[in-house]
Amino acid sequence: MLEDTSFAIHPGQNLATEHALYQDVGSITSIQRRNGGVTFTCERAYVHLQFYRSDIIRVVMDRAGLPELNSTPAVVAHPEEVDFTVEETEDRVQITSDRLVASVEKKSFRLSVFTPDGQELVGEGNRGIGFKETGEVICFKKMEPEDRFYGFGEKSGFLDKRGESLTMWNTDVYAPHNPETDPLYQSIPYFMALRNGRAYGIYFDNPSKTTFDLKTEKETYSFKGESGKLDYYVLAGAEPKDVIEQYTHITGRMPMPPKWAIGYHQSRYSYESEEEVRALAKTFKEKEIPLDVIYLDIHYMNEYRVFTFDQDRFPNPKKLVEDLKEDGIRIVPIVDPGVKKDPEYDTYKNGVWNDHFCKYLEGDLYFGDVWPGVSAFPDFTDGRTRRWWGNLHQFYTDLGIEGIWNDMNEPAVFNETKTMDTDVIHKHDGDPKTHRQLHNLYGLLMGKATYEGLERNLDGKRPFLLTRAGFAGVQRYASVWTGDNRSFWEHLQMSLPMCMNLGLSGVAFTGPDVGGFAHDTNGELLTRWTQVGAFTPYFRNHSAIGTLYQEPWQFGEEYETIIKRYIQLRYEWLPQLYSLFYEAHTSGLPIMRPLMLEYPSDPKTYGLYDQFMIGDNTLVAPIMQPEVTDRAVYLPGGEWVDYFGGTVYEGGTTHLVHAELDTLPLFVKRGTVIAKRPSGKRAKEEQQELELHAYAHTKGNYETIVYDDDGETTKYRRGEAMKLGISIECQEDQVAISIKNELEWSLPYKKCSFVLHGLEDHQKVRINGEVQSGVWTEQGLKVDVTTES
Ligand code: MIG
Repeated sequence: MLEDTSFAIHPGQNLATEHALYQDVGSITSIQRRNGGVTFTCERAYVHLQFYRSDIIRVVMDRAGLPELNSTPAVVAHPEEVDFTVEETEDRVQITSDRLVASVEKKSFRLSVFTPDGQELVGEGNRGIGFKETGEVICFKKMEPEDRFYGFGEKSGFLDKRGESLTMWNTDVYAPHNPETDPLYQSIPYFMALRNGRAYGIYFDNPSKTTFDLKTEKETYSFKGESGKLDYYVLAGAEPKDVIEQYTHITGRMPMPPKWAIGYHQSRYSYESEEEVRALAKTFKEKEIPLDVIYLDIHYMNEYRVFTFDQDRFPNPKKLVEDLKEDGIRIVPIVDPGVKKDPEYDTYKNGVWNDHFCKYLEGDLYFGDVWPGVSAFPDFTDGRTRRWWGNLHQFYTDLGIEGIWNDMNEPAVFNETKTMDTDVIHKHDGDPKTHRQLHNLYGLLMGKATYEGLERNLDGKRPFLLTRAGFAGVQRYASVWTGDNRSFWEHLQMSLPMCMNLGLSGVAFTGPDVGGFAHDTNGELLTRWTQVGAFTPYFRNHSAIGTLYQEPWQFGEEYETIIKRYIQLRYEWLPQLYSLFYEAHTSGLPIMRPLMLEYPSDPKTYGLYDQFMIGDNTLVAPIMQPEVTDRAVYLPGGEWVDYFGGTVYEGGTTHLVHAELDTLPLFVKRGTVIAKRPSGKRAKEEQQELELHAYAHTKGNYETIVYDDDGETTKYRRGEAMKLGISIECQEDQVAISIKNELEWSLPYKKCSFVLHGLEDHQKVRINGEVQSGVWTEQGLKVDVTTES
């Protein structure tokens, strides 16, 4: 292809001059209060500012008339009533709520946004809003030298995206991902900017090809859409965590996953037969390596027809699913959107007959080549088709299947453009638009159709969905894995900032293919990768056809033992992780966090991409190079305990830490608490024991919530859940813990204890006011507690 040759750097490309081709909306001629906001009539367009909340303001531009206030399916929030004032001076209009001040310059409609105490968040660019006759829209903003940029969904490269230009156009990229591979499978036209500890966010609600340009000009950045509206939300922060809360208020938060979805998963393209799957499950069982899911990749189907099983390879899927479930293992099959063109195949026949597939405006079906050969593609923009597709999943749920894996839903097509023709028309619930205008919604809406279909068929059980493609709001339906990585150390390194930026973009439930998908892994890489995987929210080992098999035991006992240990560690930490999933469900905050999210005032954290936090008190600094057993670890403010060795490290500085192959550098902050199970075995009894590990300190307070519920039904939505409010107050002479069940639900544990690490001799332990004696164990003082429910 030409773009892969030197033709791509043909002389005569100039980004900066391209910006000059936009027309400006012109100066404001009148203003009017309307729809919970203010409409500005400008010389060449209309711009409407609308409050969604007092800390979220939306900006919509339309050239033709008063902007319509409809949104893409990414947006689930409704505008709230907000008290605001409008003041007009000769050259500006100022709109004030209790959380932000929006200031509009009249001469050329430029918008800046301030905190109530007058600190600038969003600054005006050297230009404002522009458009081209071709339908492109653009918006310019000021970029200060110290501004950092995070988010943008699924992107390769480092954590901070300043100096880059990022494009949103869902794309299947099998070619090795490198730091400039862009775009990838997910499009989340959103970012968070950080300036000296203060943050704001921009969400650009446009599903066509959009580009965020943080490189072409020194003091200005821009975001533009190839078609559609200029429609963006300013999220007024002013802390990074506030921005995520605001962004996920607009685009939604993840439901609680079933517990089995956050255990260890094993996959391969493909486990090709029932015997192979049974043998695999048996090996896990014999070796006592905990496992929750086995995936079925495309070979399970009859010639790649979705909603079928190959009779020879999988003669009795129902029995297979049943038997495996008995051992606590679920089957998750892959479902691609392409439906094989075959008039005797029901899904195809009924889809055509009932007009569910994408067509050209003139009425011809669109066909593209994918695994099944010539295929038609459901039009997920139509609610009627989403329902049809969702209901088809009864085929799987009748077999006892509770989770689905969506792949190729960019949609990927084997052709030059890698996707559907852009002039295909989508029904879009009565507002037809071309694929060019809606491309980035395809994966999201396939996810919506699938998740809701599963929900309807699962009778109160929580579904699990894994997806490759998506758009803003994908977190409401699916977990996201980062696509076709390779078994390269560099790809292990790259997976950290990738997942952290997804997390900052509202997608908490994310992880890469552990061990690497393409290319051959090896024992050392798989071991180091599994150590990281034990702490990434989504934890699946997956590898490609033709590569070495990479199940935990494939590289000999030395590696197997360590890999097993870390998979068990995952299970020990499940109560902590599950509580963090609950936080993601309620506030949108990611589980896997860059340090800047917890320490936004510490500039040392701004670029840190090779270590991460789990929640607000655990720090993971993996080794990600071959034959390396030492690394620099930056520990932010506070004191940190080495989880395995017990050494206490001073924060606010960098330490050289030693870690042989069997050790993941892992640190817990002193003065805080984590919730665990006593062992990583999967037996029922183990799950009925809760251990709360307090890392004693001599000063400071900490509060947290330990959450639990039945782990598989939707009853938690009605309050059938446990919320243990735990607070710990450390002083010179005592550690005072209070623990309180905040809901009525009775505790699901037979036993609950506190383990106090690093207690000083002279420190007493109080729990809910009473001095405790406890028993000294290897780990520290152990106190059994009974909590009132
Ligand atoms: O590129 O279904 O990213 O995880 O194993 C082939 C086969 C299509 C791509 C997915 C990969 C999956 C593979 N699929």
